[in-house]
Amino acid sequence: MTAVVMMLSSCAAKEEPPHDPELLLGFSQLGTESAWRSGNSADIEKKAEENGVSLMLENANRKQENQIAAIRRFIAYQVDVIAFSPIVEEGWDNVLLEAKEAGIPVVLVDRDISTDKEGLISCHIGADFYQEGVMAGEYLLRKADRLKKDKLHIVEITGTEDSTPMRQRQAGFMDTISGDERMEVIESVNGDFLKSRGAECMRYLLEKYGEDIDVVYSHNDEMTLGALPEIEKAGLTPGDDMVIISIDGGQEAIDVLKRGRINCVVECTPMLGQELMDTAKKLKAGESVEAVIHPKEKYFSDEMDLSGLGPRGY
Ligand code: GZL
Repeated sequence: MTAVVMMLSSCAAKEEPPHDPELLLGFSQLGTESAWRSGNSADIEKKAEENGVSLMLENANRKQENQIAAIRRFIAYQVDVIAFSPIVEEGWDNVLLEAKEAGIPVVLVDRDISTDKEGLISCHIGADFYQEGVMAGEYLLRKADRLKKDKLHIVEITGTEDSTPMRQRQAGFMDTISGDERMEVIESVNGDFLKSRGAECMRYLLEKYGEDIDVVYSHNDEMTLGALPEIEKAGLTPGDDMVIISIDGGQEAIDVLKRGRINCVVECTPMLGQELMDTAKKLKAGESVEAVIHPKEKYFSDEMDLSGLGPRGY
């Protein structure tokens, strides 16, 4: 009897679990310009490991030509799925037509592209940037009511020109405030999502408008964190002398919000890795996927008790 059990158990031991063919995913990340971007890359690497996905992650150092070259390498390598976060919306048709001809599905992570070609993209996983702008604008309308001011002079520090978050955060914000005659946008300047450029923009705006500035609307925390010291060097107190509105929701900005030097931070989560792995696996298996996946996002502001807010993770 023992021998039989031994044999059965040894047979059972030999049965391999069904081999899940490894998924090879090529991902072109646009750069390392912000805590948001670093958090996004880290999450994608973590989720690839957790999900048994072989990840080829290439960093494009904020150059579109580097992203296009990376996508071409992924095609040559015959990866199962290509994913990328396009630094700008235009200029992708040729390389994405090559991916389509190679039969490799493409997933957009974070940002979107602009194209009139059909069938280039299988899925876009990323924030509703327009809604982020709306949340920022709605906060300002409520803040204006509390301030009881009949005019607010607004300066805008925008993200990378022609990128999806820049275009849609601007559109959502402007559409939300445009009907309110208290709101006057006095200038928009391009900070390219960079901390150093955020500081430069704020220096320029302070030299030009000084204390006339009532509101700073900044498209990401990195630029906001660059701008704040410039406001203080001018003898003004951000969060009091000027309303400061920012987007991303990283730990550093939330800590400054809790100290009252930022008034509102709209969340834009970088944690898109699990949705990417789930989508890539479905595509490899020939299953249908949703065309657009928007993570749920919220905002944090000086209207709420933030003492219970946990670590942000980026
Ligand atoms: C938004 C993302 C933006 C972040 C910036 O999803 O594309 O790029 O808001 C980052 O911090 O540079």
